[in-house]
Amino acid sequence: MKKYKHYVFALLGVSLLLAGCGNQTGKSSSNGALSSSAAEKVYVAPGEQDEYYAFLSGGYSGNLTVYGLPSGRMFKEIPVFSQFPTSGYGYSEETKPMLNTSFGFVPWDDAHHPDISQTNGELDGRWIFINGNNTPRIARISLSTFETEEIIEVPNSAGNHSSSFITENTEYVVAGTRFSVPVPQRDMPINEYKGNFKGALSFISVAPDNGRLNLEFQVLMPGFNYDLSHPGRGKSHGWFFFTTYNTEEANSLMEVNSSQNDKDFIAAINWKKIEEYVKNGGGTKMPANYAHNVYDEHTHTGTSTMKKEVLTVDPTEVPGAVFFLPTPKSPHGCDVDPTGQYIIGNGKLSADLTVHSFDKMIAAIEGEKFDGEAYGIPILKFEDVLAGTVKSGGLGPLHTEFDANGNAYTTFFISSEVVKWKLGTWEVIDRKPTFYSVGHLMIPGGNSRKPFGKYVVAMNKITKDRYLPTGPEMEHSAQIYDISGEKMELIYDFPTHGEPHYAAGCPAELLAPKSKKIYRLSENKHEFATISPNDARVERNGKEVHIYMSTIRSHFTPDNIEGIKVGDKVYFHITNHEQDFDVPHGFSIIGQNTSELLVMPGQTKTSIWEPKQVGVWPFYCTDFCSALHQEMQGYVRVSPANSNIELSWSLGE
Ligand code: RUQ
Ligand code: CUA
Repeated sequence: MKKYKHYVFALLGVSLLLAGCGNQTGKSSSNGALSSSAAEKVYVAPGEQDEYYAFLSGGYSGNLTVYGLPSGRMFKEIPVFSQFPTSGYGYSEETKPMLNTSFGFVPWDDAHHPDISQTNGELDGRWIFINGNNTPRIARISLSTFETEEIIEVPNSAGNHSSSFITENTEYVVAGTRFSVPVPQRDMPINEYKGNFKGALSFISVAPDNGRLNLEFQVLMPGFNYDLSHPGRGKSHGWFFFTTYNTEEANSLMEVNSSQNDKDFIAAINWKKIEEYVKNGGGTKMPANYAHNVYDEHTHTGTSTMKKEVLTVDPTEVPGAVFFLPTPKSPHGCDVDPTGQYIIGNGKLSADLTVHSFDKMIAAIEGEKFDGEAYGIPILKFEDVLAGTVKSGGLGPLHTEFDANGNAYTTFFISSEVVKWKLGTWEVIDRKPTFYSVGHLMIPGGNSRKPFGKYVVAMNKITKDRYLPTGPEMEHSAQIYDISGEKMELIYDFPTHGEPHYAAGCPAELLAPKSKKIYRLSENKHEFATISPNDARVERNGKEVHIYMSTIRSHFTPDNIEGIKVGDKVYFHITNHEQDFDVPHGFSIIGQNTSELLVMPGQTKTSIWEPKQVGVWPFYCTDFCSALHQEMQGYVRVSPANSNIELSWSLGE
């Protein structure tokens, strides 16, 4: 039956292709990517499931989206740094603390680089991390609940871009600053930047049992821009590599002044050495102020704590820990191959790719063959560390990923293409256009020791004519290439949400079997939970009113409440008593200044309502939960501030 369906679909694909040929216009038509076999490759029949999960950063949406590969179907948007009315994240009392920062409540960010936790350099599917660029933060998301569990702010950082990449046993999630800033922040003239600003590279430990984050130390580097980073792996485990630009330390007209040097650097950081130095009492404690927000799965509640200190490390105090590898032309991406031998610097203003050799780097360090220093940090000789150059013929290389067969795939922004080349021989094997202006690309596991090299997803910055127009604003566009053969084959286009920068992917079987289905009501430790409907009640405490409410198809208990007054602050604490997979109930009330709540089975969430007008006001369930969903409603009677109507409520008996 399945074969037959594919056959029919294949025929359909051919006829579509034929019909399409005559009237297609624009650049894309000449490519003729759609073929019957391409259609079959991405077709996941109704009722069947995808082979891979793909997590695409949402960029300026601040969130993370979950897709299936190869279908390109979007499964979920996970709210991380942005308020999200769909679930009430950042609106409910329980989740507001997750968005607390030293700048107060910051309900948005620019999320760039997701990375899945690893054990021995292989994806282990416990957590996924992502960075907030704008108000520097790192988030940890559970891959069993697919919810944000923790957010830590990164002090002394700005434009937290060379983040969030993890070491091969998830010892650290690493965050580097894009903008150098005064450390500590202070009032000073901008034109005194040079020599005075610092670039903080932060090493945040991840507790192996529960994933808890702790900012262990910050390396205070010279005032360059730290653009991207990747961990060493295998033989280079223990090192971390960061691309830099603006080694000129310019502070205005950056597009000209920061491109003067022919070469910038890749900074190689031996974090094991620094870790040891710190363990032996090295480093300087500096006053700081940054938020650490943790969400507890059992209390269903987030808490925010302000941290007051950070340990900083001056790299010149730890000999042998930090080196600069000259790398041409303002490199952007910094990628390490699965063996850990090659470090690729994608010089965004060049045509060639520079590949450094880890072994050569170690030999050069041991031979102390330096080419001067920058702020006390030794600069290695370019020729001594160079493994090879990929003469690609493309323009504007940005990012590189790897398959399991010794091939690398690099995106070229300016020439809009993906180029496949061979590690070690540097020969170009294939190139395929992207539509248009590709940024990152992702191969599931392509950022680990064990890539699953079946598909590459290219994430494009410009969409133009790929979809039906939707006014001036178009969603960004991703493209899937089949890379199982020698040549890449473009097999699918799909729209994405926000601006995906990086992505991370893994085989479905790593996550699907352990994906949480419900929260156990018996394990609900929420302070305001209503565990039995008999406990449903309303309590007044001055002008604060707490409503302990439970929900089950299709009833709110209590459903009618009287004795609320204008000027009260009403807390609806709603516990969902369902213990069935995929049966949320929603809650919303007229005039509420937040969003609805979507409460998962066994969970408690709280919404605040401040009634401003006398009347009888309805509330209702926002999720179509049963045939009697439209009956899932209630009323609140709101009386004048000075009335003496007693609190009363109906338990629906
Ligand atoms: S970026 S398109 Cu990772 Cu933010 Cu390169
Ligand atoms: Cu509960 Cu609709």
